Order: sequence, then C-alpha cells, then structure tokens
Amino acid sequence: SPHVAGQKEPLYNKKILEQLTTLMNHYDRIKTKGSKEHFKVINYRKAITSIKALDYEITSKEMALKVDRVGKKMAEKIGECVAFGKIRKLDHLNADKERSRVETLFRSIYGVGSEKASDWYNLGLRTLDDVRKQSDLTKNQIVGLQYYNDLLVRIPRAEVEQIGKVVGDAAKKLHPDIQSQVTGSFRRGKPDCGDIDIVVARPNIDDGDHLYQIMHHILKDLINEGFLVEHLSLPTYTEDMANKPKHFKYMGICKLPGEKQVHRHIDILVVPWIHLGSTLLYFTGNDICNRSMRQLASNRGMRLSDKGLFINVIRNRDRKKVNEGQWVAGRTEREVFEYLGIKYLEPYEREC
Ligand code: DCP
Ligand code: MG
Ligand code: MN
Repeated sequence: SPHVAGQKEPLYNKKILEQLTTLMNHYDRIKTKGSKEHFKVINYRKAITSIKALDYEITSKEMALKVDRVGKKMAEKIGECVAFGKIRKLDHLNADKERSRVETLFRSIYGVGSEKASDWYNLGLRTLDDVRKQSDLTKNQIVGLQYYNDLLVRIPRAEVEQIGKVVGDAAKKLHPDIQSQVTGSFRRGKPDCGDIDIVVARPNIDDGDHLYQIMHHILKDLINEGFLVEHLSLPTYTEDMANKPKHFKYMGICKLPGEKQVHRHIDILVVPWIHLGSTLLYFTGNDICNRSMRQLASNRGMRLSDKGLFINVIRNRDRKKVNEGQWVAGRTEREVFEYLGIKYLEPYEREC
C-alpha cells in the first residue's frame, strides 16, 4: 500500500496491522475486478486506516468491533491475533503457498500431471528424493527423475538442428529420398526448444508395412549408435497395417556423442505421404493454434486431425462423430488452409 509521506510508524496495534496488511496484500494479488477478493481488499484497507489512527491497543474482539469500519469478520480475525498471536487464516495461506511450490516442483518431472502432484503432496511427499522412493512410478516418471536436471534445460536451435540431422541421416541411409523435418517450436522459429519434434515421410509411400520398416530402421540405427538412450514409447507392429496408411510415433531420450552433451527429449513421427501436410500442421503447432483450427473446421462441418481434413462428418446430438467422414486434404499444409478457406500461415505466424 502507498506510504503516506510524513506518516509515522504506528505506535499501537503493530502486530494486528502487520497481519491484516499481509492478508490484504494476498487478496490484492489474487483479486479480479468485482470479485469477492476485490471487495475484501477494499474492506481491509478501510479497517487498516481506522486502526492506524487509534491511540490505544486493541485487546479483544469486542474492542475491535467498536472501531470505525471494522466489521464482524474483521473483528474476529483481530480477536485471533490478540488471543493467539496470529490470525489463523495466515497459516492456511502459508500452507497453500507451500502446496503450490511443491506441486509445481512435482509437475516439472516429465510424466507427472497436476493430479499425481497433488496426490503426492497429500501423502506428505515434499522433495524429489521423496518421490524417488515411491514404488509405483511409471516408466516416464522414472526416466523424468533420472534425467531431471538435463530435461529442464532448453535446447538451443543449433543443437536441435544437429539432432535433426542425425535422425535425417539415419533415415536417408535406408532410402535417399526419405524426407525428415524438424517441427514443433523449432519450426515456429523459437530461439530454444523444450524438445525435438521430427516428422519423417517417403514420397508416395503410405502403407503401414513400409512405414514401420522405416521407423524400425531409424530406431535400430540410432540405438546402435548410442544416440537414443531411453525409450518412453515404442511403436508396435500388427499384421493389419499392411496396405493401410498408418502413423508411427516414437518418444524417447537422446544425446549427441560427447562428454558434455545434455540428454534431450525427442519425438519422432513416421507418417504416410498423403498425411504429411496435416501431420506437419499438427506437429508444428502451437497447440492453441491447432485447437482453433480444429474448432474452425468443426464450425464449418468439417473435421481436422493429423490425418487430414474431412468433410461430411456426421455427428450426433452430443457432437460425437458417428462416422469418419470423407478425406479431402492433408497432402500439403497449403491444401488444408485452402480447403478451410483461410489465408496460409507461415510456421512462424502460428503463435496463437
Ligand atoms: N500438440 C498439440 N496438443 C498437445 C501437444 C502437442 O497440438 N497437447 C502439438 C502442437 C505442438 C506440437 O504438437 O506444437 C509439438 O508438441 P511439443 O509438446 O513438443 O510442443 P512445442 O514443440 O510447440 O514446444 P516445446 O518447445 O515446449 O517443445
Ligand atoms: Mg517440441
Ligand atoms: Mn514434442
């Protein structure tokens, strides 16, 4: 709160004023216009001003209630302060702060969401070492903890490019015409990235059998090289994939050769040539841009996914789709924009 020039430090009710000010500042931080917190801030400010003007100590709730602009609830809090030395609400405030700090820490582990973070807090866990002792960690969480410090470090563009080349080279060793592109935040032009997102496709190749072979070859090569060090999600092959367009996704941890290199999170997609455009669109993002393009498609009676743009999608009353619809675009990104009837956005323009 603004300090009035010339105003002296209060002689009386110092502790009460301190604690009420802490609460007021808390509500001030979390208030939105017209919210109940907003009005609390106003009430606290009024009460604080009145108490500052007093020339005696408040020693009970009843005394507080007689002070100008101090309401019943405020008087109760002042009562707690004089009786117990502390307004109880402040303890909750500190506990909430501690909870949010610890849950943020937990959520920074790869594979941990808000629900898990909150569960662990309720179980009394407070540190990464507490988490490490849990016996029911998932593979993602174990790897996330193992490489915790590395995975926190953003990846400079130059290194993303280098890693993209390692994967591209492995792919081209199988067939020189295989295309490999780095997408995600890198393609949107970000100076550094959270992970490396790579899309691989081969001209005119759509069938699952062939695409699985490409993925298998790339992974075998990069695992042998010691480049891929942990696998979080491996694509699996089933007999019915032959002759059908099929997408394969790998997620893992990689590291460039050399002592000083940092472990990085890498996502590799191998996709049918006819879906390359819609996959690039999806995997370039950002996620909000994807959401609004899908919404736009839906508003126009179409459906957009990484597999392409579909028309004649029949939805029931809950807007759940009844059929897949008819594929109309997705070979290239431009094709999707055109069919949606919107201006093409360059990757660096896709920050929504
Ligand atoms: N994506 C999405 N919805 C999600 C997750 C991802 O649409 N829930 C899409 C958009 C993302 C792209 O996949 O841009 C790649 O996902 P990343 O999580 O790798 O995100 P970015 O590459 O955009 O950012 P970062 O630098 O954090 O990796
Ligand atoms: Mg990314
Ligand atoms: Mn990614």
